[in-house]
Amino acid sequence: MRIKKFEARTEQEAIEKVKNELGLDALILNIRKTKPRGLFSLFRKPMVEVTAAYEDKEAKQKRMEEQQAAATKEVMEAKEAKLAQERIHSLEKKLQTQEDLLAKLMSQLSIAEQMNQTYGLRKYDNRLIQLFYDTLVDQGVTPEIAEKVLEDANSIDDETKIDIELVSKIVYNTIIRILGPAQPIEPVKTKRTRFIVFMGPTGVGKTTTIAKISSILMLYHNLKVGLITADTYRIAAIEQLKTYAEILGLDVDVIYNSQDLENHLDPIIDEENDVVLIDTAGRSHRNRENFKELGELLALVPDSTKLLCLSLTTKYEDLLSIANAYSTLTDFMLVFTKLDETLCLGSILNICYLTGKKLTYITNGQNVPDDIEIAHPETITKALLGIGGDAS
Ligand SMILES: Nc1nc2c(ncn2[C@@H]2O[C@H](COP(=O)(O)OP(=O)(O)O)[C@@H](O)[C@H]2O)c(=O)[nH]1
Ligand SMILES: [Mg+2]
Repeated sequence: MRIKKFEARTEQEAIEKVKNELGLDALILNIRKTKPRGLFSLFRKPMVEVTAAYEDKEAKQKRMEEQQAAATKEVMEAKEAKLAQERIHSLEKKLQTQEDLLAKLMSQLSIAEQMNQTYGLRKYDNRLIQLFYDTLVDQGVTPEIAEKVLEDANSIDDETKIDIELVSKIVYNTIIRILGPAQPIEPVKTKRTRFIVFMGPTGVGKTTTIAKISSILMLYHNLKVGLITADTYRIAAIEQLKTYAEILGLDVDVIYNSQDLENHLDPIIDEENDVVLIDTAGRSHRNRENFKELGELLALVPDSTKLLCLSLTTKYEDLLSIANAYSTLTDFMLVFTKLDETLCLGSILNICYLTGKKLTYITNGQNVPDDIEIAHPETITKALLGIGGDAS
């Protein structure tokens, strides 16, 4: 700060001078009247003296830079603090999940112990592996497949097996590996029209699943969706898909035979659809003639993705024979339906293990489009091991 005095005849004039010379930031410290002194003072008018404080340019520049630096530092510090807090929070959350997981396992262990004492069904010496075995079999995993799943975990030496976390991780990872990553329809535009054919027994939920998927692709991902139905055995089946299509503002191409399909394919590609979903009639895999027809139809659709829909309410042996029958026709991926009607997910693991097919979706109710999920292996594995929780 520097100080300078200004003299003028009036107060206003003096302040004007301050403003002109030092600018508006100057600070008025004092205003006083000065009496003229000396010989001729009597004849002079009194003057006004204004004392003003001001900052010189360099100091001002420096102060502004300092202020700016301080502000920047504050922002950076706040950011860092927030980041650190977030890190701690996520770490805490992770630890909590692991602790929850272990706590759940421990409580299950003691329940399982008590039960085994009663029934004497002990298969493994190790308590934890026995618990996993029981849980998997309880979920409908076949005893043979449950044993296979636990092979790796059971093969580590006894001392290491005490490590609950390690054993759980091995089992968890084995199941994740068997299920493989889910391969749903990629919700992006591609250059070529993609064809997805839905196959499977009557009543498993093919048409409903098509309605769910087409709604999601259209409404959430802005894709252009085409629909074809080859399910012409039942008038009601055509009407059902048409009803959904109407709601979505889509047309349904109805095809009655292979020739029909050929006629419909080119126009539907020309319409620049991103994805075309094809509904088929539920075929009995035991009716050979009927089944052959489906094979012919599939052969006509250029490199399509085939999805075999299987209901989780169907018993495992039937699911396996259906999957085997369809695999004589074509390669496919799996949709499991009606999860909401059963507590057992074992069939998913059984079928994935025995067929090596990839998972896509799981449906869990009749509501279109909400009751469908991507078949994330993590979620399925947690449910299979009875450690539930969310999929994160
Ligand atoms: N509970 C339950 N019912 C479903 C599910 N998906 C479809 N459905 C019902 O199963 C019945 C047959 O479905 P539909 O789509 O016509 O089977 P499609 O013959 O394979 O085409 C209908 O009543 C659907 O509402 C599901 O995930 N859970
Ligand atoms: Mg149908």
